[in-house]
Amino acid sequence: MPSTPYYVTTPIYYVNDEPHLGHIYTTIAADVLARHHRLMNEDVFFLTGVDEHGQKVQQAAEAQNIQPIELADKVVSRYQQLWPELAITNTDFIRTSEPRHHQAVHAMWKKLCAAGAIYKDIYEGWYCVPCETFWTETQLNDAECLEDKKCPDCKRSVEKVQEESYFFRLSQYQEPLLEHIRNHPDFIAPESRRNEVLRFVESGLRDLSVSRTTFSWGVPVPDDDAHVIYVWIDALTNYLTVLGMPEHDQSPYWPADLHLIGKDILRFHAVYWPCMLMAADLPLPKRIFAHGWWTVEGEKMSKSKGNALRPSDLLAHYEADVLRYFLLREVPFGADGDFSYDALKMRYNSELANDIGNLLNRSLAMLKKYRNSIVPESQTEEACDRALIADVEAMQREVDQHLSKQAFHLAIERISIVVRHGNRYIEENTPWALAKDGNEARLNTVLYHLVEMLRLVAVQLHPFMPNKSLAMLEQILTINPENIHLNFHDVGGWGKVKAGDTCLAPTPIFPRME
Ligand code: ME8
Repeated sequence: MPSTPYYVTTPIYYVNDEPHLGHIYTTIAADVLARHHRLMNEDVFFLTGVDEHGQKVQQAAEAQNIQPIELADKVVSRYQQLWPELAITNTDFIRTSEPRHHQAVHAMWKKLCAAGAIYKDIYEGWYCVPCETFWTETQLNDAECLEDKKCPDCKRSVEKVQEESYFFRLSQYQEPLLEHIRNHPDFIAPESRRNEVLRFVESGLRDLSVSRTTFSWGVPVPDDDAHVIYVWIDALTNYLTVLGMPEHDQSPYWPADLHLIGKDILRFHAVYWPCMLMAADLPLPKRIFAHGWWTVEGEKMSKSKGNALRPSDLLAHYEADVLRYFLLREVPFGADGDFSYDALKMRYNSELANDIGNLLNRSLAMLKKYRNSIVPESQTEEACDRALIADVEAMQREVDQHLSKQAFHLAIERISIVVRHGNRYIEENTPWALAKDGNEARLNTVLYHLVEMLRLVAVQLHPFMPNKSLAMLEQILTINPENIHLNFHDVGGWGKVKAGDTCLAPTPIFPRME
């Protein structure tokens, strides 16, 4: 039976600059979901890639005296090297300069034209190159940005633009979009962002300029190559390109289950994109989640301050799994957060080294000491054993519920509850005293429950820390975990560890960070 498709996307990142913390954040989050859905045996399509076109990239290339495509090639190789280092398991990597993407953008444009949603006029207004956003005079005025000629969003300089342009009849989709958002409470998350979009749409949508004539780095308008297609129309279409749409009307992966984005690009995804899709008569994505922004040691990351955290520097000091864990544990997804080395060290030492690491070491050390690392048979269960099993089973259900809402920090916290329960279980059952008193039956049961609980904790941690999870499973199962078919059906239930299975002596997986 074909398995359920699950399609998750990240934004495609501009190639004007090197990857930074913000880029790895979204991609790690998407990877955790992709891995979790693979554990559920679903047919996962996980897309990331790069946005190569637009004035911003053209200007960045000019500043380096190279062609935009050369700049793109350079930055793309950074991403392609980075993703495996962070254990990212994307299915496809889209570059918007690829022929398949040009074709998809042309097909999209033609669909919009056929629907009567495109017309030609003169655009007169302002443009923010860093955001690749059009602003009207009134919008600048309302945001008190007209006098300084600043972008209401990023506060950098805007430039005056007057040129012939194609327009998309965005205004026509105001009511259908409002209706869709109101009827689909889960379409935009978190709630505060949904309200923000509702207010924006209710205040009135104006038609959108969707082509430029004053630079050339982009997809030309079909049959009118004095115009390049607005970079956001081009970029958003990437989510269809990889599925062979919109040339083909459908794909098992469309509509996407989830577009993960940062809060700064919400309007493009939650307003322009659904309206384009409605005009093209295509289904809308099921959900758009806008996460918050990171500051670094209390300061906004910026090129001019030179404090943008580079993933390669982070990876020189911390393992990928530790970064993945910290970024998703530290801050509720959707809220803004601050990255600090002290916070990372504190969380690592208390939650990974102390709680999980200790539990694994203590348990496997006792198994070695008392049973020569061979898993004993569980005997009569007592209330505390049943409580541990019930907690593990609740963890499995609740992690899934939290992840279906992109509440990564709650999912991790739910796993931590079981870990703390496990440490308490040791304190309460005092295996060393059972051994001393010769209470072999009870000792067998306690050791069995510890090993099985640890195994299921490792399975639940897998999407977050794939390497650490495999290292845990290797110690628990002594078989090459690469050979295990990691899905909840095969490895998820309580009782899969059997009496007679052999574990390894513990090797610390989370040594303390000094
Ligand atoms: O916007 N903290 O690309 P981009 C968290 N090409 N996230 C951050 C961040 C920070 N400090 N800084 C940036 C684009 N981001 C477009 C997308 S999609 C069809 C086209 C996030 O490279 C930001 O919120 O400027 C955005 O989601 C992502 O990085 C890509 O930014």
